[in-house]
Amino acid sequence: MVTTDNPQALSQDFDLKAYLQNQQAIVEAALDQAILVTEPPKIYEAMRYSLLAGGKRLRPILCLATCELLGGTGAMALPTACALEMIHTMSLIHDDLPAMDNDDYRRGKLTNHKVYGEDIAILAGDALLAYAFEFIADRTENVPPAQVLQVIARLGRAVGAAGLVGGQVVDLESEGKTDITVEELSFIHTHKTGALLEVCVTSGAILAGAAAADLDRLTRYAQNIGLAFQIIDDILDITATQEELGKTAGKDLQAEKATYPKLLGLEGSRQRADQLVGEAIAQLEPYGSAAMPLVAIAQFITARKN
Ligand code: GRG
Repeated sequence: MVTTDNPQALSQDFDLKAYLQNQQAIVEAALDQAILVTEPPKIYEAMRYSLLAGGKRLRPILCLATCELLGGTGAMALPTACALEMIHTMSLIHDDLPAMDNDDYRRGKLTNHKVYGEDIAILAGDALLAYAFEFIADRTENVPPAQVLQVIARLGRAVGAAGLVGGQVVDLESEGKTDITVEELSFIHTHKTGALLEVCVTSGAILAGAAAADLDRLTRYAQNIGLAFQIIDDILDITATQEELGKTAGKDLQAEKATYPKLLGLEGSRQRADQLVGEAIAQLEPYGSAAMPLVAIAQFITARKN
């Protein structure tokens, strides 16, 4: 139902903590069932080690919430939601490798390569990436095949050279450079982090059979929260502790990475993130109270501590 209620105001009555806990429990149970240990056990154990290591599960929750907003069911989106978390986990495993960010901790635990070795960590990432696509194709029910195909195509685009991989390449190239512009930084963020967050929202919408106007609106919502998410990530790298983050703090400064705080300062970066979240929430205005989960998730992005 479309109402003209102000979603920003309505979200104050929404219990985000309870909502997130409930959705996280659904996602955790589905992920636990999605990959079982079989032969050869080492690779399945390595996949499960990182996939079930916690994390906020923001990406699957965004997918479920968007599908439900547009009248779909959680069950229709759950396989895609799990696949999104598999791909996100894969990107974290590869990002932590010595050839990339070289990190020892992730989600409060030793990184995958520290436990299983670099060779197995690379393969665990590869296996999660491949299985994510198989999982959507095999497990999605009660959704027209053309919509499932569209989700698979968009997901492929979001993780490849036009998305995550492209953003990561420019990010690696920017290390140590002192003349990175806001535009270049925005390219890195929108590809490395934003592309996956965007497809979390758009895939949920497509599975629910979204009309073009809804898809446009929700894409703008997703692009704004995606950039805000990475700006807050840059801020937390400076202001939060290793215990809070579950990974090494201060890595961006150490690697001489281009970040928003470097270009805009901490306060300027916070203001930019707040502005983006405001713009994201404005896109949800036509949905009224039905959009409360997406409004609250957008607000959570700037309020989060890890
Ligand atoms: C996709 C083939 C392929 C390769 C990946 C390594 C790489 C190429 C890209 C790096 C992508 C990356 C790790 C971006 C950072 C995104 C980010 C801010 C992660 C932290 O997300 P949270 O805070 O983490 O949601 P949790 O642990 O809560 O899930």
